[in-house]
Amino acid sequence: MLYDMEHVEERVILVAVEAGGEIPADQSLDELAELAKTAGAQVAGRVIQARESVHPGTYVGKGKIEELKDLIWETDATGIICDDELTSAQLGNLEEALSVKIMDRTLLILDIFAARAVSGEGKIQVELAQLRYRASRLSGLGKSLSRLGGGIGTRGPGEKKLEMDRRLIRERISRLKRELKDVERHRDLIRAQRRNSGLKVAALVGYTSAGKSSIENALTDAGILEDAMLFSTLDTTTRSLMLDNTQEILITDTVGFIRKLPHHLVEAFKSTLEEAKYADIIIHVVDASNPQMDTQMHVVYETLRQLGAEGKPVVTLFNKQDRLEHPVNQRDFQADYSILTSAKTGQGLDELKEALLEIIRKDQIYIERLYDFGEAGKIQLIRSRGQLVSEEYVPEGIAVKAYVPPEIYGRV
Ligand SMILES: Nc1nc2c(ncn2[C@@H]2O[C@H](COP(=O)(O)OP(=O)(O)OP(=O)(O)O)[C@@H](O)[C@H]2O)c(=O)[nH]1
Ligand SMILES: [Mg+2]
Repeated sequence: MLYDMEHVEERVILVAVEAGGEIPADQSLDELAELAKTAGAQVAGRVIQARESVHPGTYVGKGKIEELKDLIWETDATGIICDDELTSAQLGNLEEALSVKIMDRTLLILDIFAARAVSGEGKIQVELAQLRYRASRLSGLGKSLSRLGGGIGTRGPGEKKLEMDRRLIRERISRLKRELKDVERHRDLIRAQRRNSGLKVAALVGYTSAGKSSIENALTDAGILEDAMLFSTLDTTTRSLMLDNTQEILITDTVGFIRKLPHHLVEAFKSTLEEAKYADIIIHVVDASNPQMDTQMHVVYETLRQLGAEGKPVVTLFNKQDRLEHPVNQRDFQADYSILTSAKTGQGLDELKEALLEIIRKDQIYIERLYDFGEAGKIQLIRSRGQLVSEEYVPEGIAVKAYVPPEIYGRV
């Protein structure tokens, strides 16, 4: 059966447990509300319970469930979204108690990813993550997902309806895993080619909606979709950029990070997320106009650690400066460079190029040499693999000042 996804109007109540975590539940729900909006749902209310930890059976305690029931009745809500990933038991119990659709943060994020997946690779990764999430929750999910016959949680990549049968899910998962292996092999090949070209790669990383795609577009006219919605980019786009007259670099834009990124997604998207791990330089894009900036930066560094992408030179961009009423001199003490930028006005982009040049030069060797006129081939090599600072024809030959990478030093 096919459903018209656009016309399923979901009105949801957001639910969180305030257990003294890294950020207040209220702020976490602000973000959950953004996610709900992105997934096409309307937020009808919020409920926060302060308790030491999440209730193992029902996420919130008995009293809160009664409160939720009333609120659902008053607002005519069609579902609730809990701010943490629910277990199969919690899902089933809440469904039993509340008789509306029960969703969680993970389901929501998976759903948004499903709607955004364009490339073959993205679709495989999202479907794999979705099926793994479902496979472990079939008993709890069953009723909830059939209740509305569509909407959040029923979307597959390319608006395909997901199969619910356990055996089919298992078969599909192993098939998708095989397909993903092929994709990963292909990606490895491309990375190897890149390495051989000798060009350095800088990966744009950052919290979702920080402006990664906008920065890449402003630098390279890449024409990537920029959108106020969360997770507008799922696929990686790599473009080359001339940092000055001679030095070229590759810039890669990729999927954004978020708090509590579902682990099924991290696993499925490993090869995409790992762009950061294989990059030579990290460009960390921060939305400097966001009140949650500090938490977001922390999440980004945590995610980089999980991906094994630490220990690289980092350039942090405090982006969206044009939105700040009172600009302050922001600094990221974990980064090698901090730059105030705006993808909108172009502020700081020259400074960014300068910083990238400096980083690349750090591992290069500076040479000043006089070549015979017959050695033009060597100068050509410097031009393509290093940075030719100056080249001057003098009576004795060609005087060259240049930075060269260690690999070609011996040859020139
Ligand atoms: N005012 C202003 N808006 C910006 C700036 N940079 C990005 N934006 C806006 O912020 C929103 C998100 O930008 P994107 O470039 O899509 O952000 P992203 O980091 O690629 O986001 P995801 O791909 O969703 O992770 C868009 O609406 C952009 O127009 C900036 O410097 N100033
Ligand atoms: Mg993007």
